[in-house]
Order: sequence, then C-alpha cells, then structure tokens
Amino acid sequence: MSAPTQDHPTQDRPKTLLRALGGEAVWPPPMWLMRQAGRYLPEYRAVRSRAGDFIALCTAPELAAEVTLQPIRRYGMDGAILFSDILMLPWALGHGLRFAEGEGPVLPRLEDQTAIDRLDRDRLHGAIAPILETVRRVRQGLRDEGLEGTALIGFAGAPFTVACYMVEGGGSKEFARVRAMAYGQPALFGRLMDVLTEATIDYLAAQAAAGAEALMLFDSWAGVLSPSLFRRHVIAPSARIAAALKARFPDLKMIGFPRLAGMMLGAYAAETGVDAVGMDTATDPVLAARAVPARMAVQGNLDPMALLAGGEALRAEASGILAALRGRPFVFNLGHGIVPQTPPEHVAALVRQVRDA
Ligand code: 1CP
Repeated sequence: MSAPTQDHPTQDRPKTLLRALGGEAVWPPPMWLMRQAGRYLPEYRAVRSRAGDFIALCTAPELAAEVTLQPIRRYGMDGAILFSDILMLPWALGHGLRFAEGEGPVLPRLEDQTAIDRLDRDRLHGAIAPILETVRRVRQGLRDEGLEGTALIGFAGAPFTVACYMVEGGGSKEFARVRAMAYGQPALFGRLMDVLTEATIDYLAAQAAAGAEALMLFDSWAGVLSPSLFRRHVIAPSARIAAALKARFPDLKMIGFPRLAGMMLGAYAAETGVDAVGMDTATDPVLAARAVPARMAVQGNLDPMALLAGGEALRAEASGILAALRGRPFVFNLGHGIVPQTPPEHVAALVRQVRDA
C-alpha cells in the first residue's frame, strides 16, 4: 500500500461530499468521477490482468478494494465509489451473467414468470458477501492511508435499468423488448420490478451496514420511458428504496441518477426522497438547478468526451458548469462514465481546475 503521493485538499477538508449531499453549498465543490476506477489507469489494467475476468475482479475483495482506492491515491477524489457493477445484483440472484470480451455483458433473456420465480433472494446474501467485504476493506484502507476525508459511495442499478439488461439479455440501443414488456405485459413486468426493488433494498442496506456512507442509484436507461411509465418504473421504485433505506439508516445520503430524464428531472428530485440528483451530459445545469429544489444537491455533468479531448475545450466546459452551480449544493462529476482512452493527465488537469474554482 503506497502513501498518498501528493497533498490532497480532500484530506484538509474532510467529507465535503457528505456535506454537499446534506445540502451545504461547499466551495470549491467536492468531486469524483463516474468510472474513476477503470481501464484508463495503468494501475487498474495491471490488477485487472491479474484477476482474470471482470466478475472475478468484482468478487475478489482485496483486488476490488485496491482498484477502488487507486484513483483516490492518484487524484485525492472526495468520493470513492465501490468497484463493482450494477449487474452483480442479477448475478447474485442467480440469474446468470458473463462479460464477453469486447461486447459487454451477456445475460439470459428474461421472458416469463418462470424466470422471475427463479430469482432467489435467499441466494443474495451469500453471493454478495465478497462485495460487502470490499466495502469494509475500502473503509479500512482509506483510514490506513490517511485518506479518510474521502467518503465511500456504495451503489446499485435502479430496478428499471437492471430489468433492461435482464429482459434484453444484455445492452441495447433501443431497449425495445423491455419497453414492449412494460406496456404489453404490465402485470408480469410489475412483478419483476417488485422483486428487483426488494432485492435492491436488501443489497443497499447491506452495503450501508458494511460502511458505505452514501449510496447511488444508477438509472442509466430511465430516459427511454414515457412520462407515465417513468413515474411508475423510475420514480416509484426509487422512492420505495429511498424510504426503506432512510428508515434504517437516517444519516445515510442518497444520490439518484435518472439518466436522460429530461424534463422529468424535477419530478424525480421532488418525489423520490433522494438527497441529490445526477445530471447527464445533455442537461443544462442552469435549467436543472431551477428544476431541482434549492436545498437539494445536484451532481454532474461534464461530457466525458471533453475530458477525453482535454485542453481548452475541457477547461471551457468545466468552467461553464462551475459558474452555473456556484452557490448551491453541488458535486462536480461527469455526465456519464470516463471512457477508457482518456489520458490520466487530463483528469489531473480537471482536478486542479475544480480545486482552484
Ligand atoms: O473490462 C472491464 O474492465 C469491464 C468494464 C466495466 C467496468 C470498469 C464494466 C462492465 N463495469 C465497470 C465498473 C462499474 N460499472 C462501476 C464501478 C465504479 C466506478 O464508477 O468507478 C459502476 C458504478 C458501474 C455501473 C454500471 N454498469 C452502469 C451504470 C452507469 C452507466 O455507465 O450508465 C451500467 C449501465 C453498467 C453495465 C455495464 N457494465 C460493464 C459495461 C461495459 C456495461 C455497459 C454495457 C452497455 O453498454 O449497455
């Protein structure tokens, strides 16, 4: 374990992430980046090649904790996000999952009640044990390395987005099957959503009990739904999850990320009970700041492609976002995950810019 290689402001201003999520307009704002642990970092690629496949990495606590800590050591981010994947939940329920090299996740296609009945909530607790061990090790690692100013973020996919991958059998451009099922077989789809909602509550509660200080719900495909189905399958289950977790862990902070929600962002912010909302790349931060209750934090939303490009384009995009959100509770982040080709120096330049804001 290496000591921090530079002074990180995070450690002089501890837990700014939790303060911002609590509604404080901390400035300069806390920051972390979606997919901050990943293939753009040489130290990640080294661990990844030792682990074998991606699921093996997610279920090897020592290695998963190591890659979670790598971007904190390098950049002093204010948030460390558990290294895992949203598809580890269907995996833990016994649904089956593999990551095919170069083509992303592959799952059995869920088509009927029999497949829903096979999802095994009793299996969940044993299967997630290594992920919870990663959570404990990251908290310990942050303490051991003098990085405890950084808050640990646990996460899950929101039920709708997880259902997308289960019903399609993997990624998709249109998610036509899942949308057809939601309209055409509402009772069946509703039962799938109920099972996933309850399993997500169990999974996130276990992460909080193991030491996660904030939890993020990734609803990456929320934006493919009509407003009425958005209320039913994005807002309602997220509200159920937030209420159940807040009842058990009153101090826990929650971030919701309804990607591509568009004009539904305000309703999502007002009705789910999360503490903060993530803005995707296409969201105008000025309009989002008006749509979301003033005391509620927003997070985002630099285009990962501006980070890839670097230079003046990166500076200009980041300063526009900073100017738009100065004075309100805000967490600087990307609008979607870092792409693997991103030069690590571009991330370093962005961190300097946000710290100097
Ligand atoms: O080969 C590899 O190294 C695997 C690439 C990879 C990584 C690094 C995958 C496969 N997942 C992850 C990690 C991951 N995924 C994290 C870790 C923490 C961090 O942010 O650093 C998190 C939070 C996720 C969440 C995730 N997985 C989402 C939600 C966010 C988003 O990107 O929209 C989604 C949709 C997934 C599914 C997934 N997992 C992996 C891939 C390639 C995909 C996308 C598949 C698709 O295109 O639909």
